Amino acid sequence: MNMEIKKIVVANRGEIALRIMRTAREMGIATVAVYSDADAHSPFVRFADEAVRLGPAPSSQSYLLMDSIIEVAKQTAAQAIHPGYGFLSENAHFAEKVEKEGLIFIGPTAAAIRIMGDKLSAKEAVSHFDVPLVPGSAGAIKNLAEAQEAIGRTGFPVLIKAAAGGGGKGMRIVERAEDFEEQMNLAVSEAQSAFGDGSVFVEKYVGSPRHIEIQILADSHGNVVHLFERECSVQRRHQKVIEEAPSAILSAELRAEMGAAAVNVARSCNYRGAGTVEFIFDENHNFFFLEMNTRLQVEHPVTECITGMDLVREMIYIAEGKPLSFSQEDLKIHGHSIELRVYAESPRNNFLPDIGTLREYRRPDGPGVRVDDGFEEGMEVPIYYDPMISKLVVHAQTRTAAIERMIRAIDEYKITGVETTLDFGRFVFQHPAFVSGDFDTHFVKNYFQPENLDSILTQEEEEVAALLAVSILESSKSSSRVSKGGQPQVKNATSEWKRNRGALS
Ligand code: MV4
Repeated sequence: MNMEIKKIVVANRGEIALRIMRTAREMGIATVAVYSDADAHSPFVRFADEAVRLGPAPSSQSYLLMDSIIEVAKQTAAQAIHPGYGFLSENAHFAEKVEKEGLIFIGPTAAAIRIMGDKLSAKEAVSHFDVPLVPGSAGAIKNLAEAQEAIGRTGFPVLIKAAAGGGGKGMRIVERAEDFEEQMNLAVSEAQSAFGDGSVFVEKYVGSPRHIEIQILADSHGNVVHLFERECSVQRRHQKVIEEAPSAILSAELRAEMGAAAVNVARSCNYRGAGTVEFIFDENHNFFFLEMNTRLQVEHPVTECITGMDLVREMIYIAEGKPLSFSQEDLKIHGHSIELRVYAESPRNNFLPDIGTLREYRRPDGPGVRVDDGFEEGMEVPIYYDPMISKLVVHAQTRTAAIERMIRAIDEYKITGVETTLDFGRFVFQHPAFVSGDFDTHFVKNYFQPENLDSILTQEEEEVAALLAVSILESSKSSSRVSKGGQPQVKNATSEWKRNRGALS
């Protein structure tokens, strides 16, 4: 099927709606926003060529209304719907409905979404391809005997997972054989009530993994490429906070192996569009397939930075039936990119959402800085949706330069009125474990305490502190050199103080 798309309905909100519309605009494609009452004055609504109200703020009465969104596409004579991430993006039923109405779903087929949406059918599909799987039960465990057979091969600890789960939902770690039966029964009833499907399976528990995912693109002509990895190990309770590309620890060989495995995962479900294959990576550098996310991901900008590709543009071309215009050999990694998700949350208070009004809001700028946001000064962060304010993304030649650039951009970012994860980000980017690249998915749990935030200072504060420290030192030697020093001496004092403060604290 070859069909030129002239108008797109963006079935999403906030930063991702705006990001999708920007690419559409560049491509000469008209955009239609759909919005809830909470978002009536949002930048994405103003940016769109047309905007249609869906309903009140709750998603169930707005962004999740499949028939209303399809109706908007028909009324505005749009050819296609882009679902973004979250909301209806991984809803096979919606993808199916859209296509039944003769519209284009800018995403995978309903069949691929279904296969990958069920973690067991995903494992079954990829098992016929060359993809490493975590040792465990082949399918759903229906009784204790089947579980014991699998555990005989894995040993303890094991992880019980819900087939309908994903993203960490419905998982239980079991350390000892005597706890297994009780935990399995709990897992089944939990899965039944949470997902309406009580199927569970067991896997060997990988204790301290890194989370490394591979971006893939597949067209409808059988061409599949990977766009390298994103390292997403810095997360809390399955909520990613920091992502980077490339990973600090992947060798070129492992990268090629994981890329090939991800391409196989895509082939196993006849994938089409942009997708992400998640792996866990253990201490011995073994990697295992976990799940596939059949959507554009929040963290896609870091991949765009290092590859120079526009993933939304590629998604649209693929949806139009065009073949990929490049091959695997054309793709190269350029420099290093890091993303910090800026949430309206309080890191000092267990990361509880801190919604309210953005009293001051000034974005960082300058070389290698990209801010994907959907808010402006004076706007309120609504309580109804994910409290992400923006994604702060930097790109530089090396990982070290990217970290330095990120700290500079965090210092430049001014948000008042709500608490944010900006200073938490500064803490991570200054932490030796992050800087060295030696960390895993337990980073936050292992290293972060709210008190840490009170001891980290901005660049400006460091300079003041340095000046003070030096002047105290100098005055105790009864010298007057400091007062004559001026700026250059401040810089020297700062680096001097930075070098010394480890010994002081
Ligand atoms: C695992 C695992 C260890 N062993 N599976 C969490 C999200 C979902 N995609 C699967 N997850 C995990 N599966 C086995 N066999 C550890 C996790 C996990 C995790 C994975 C990626 C990123 C963050 C994580 C945090 C906790 C647990």
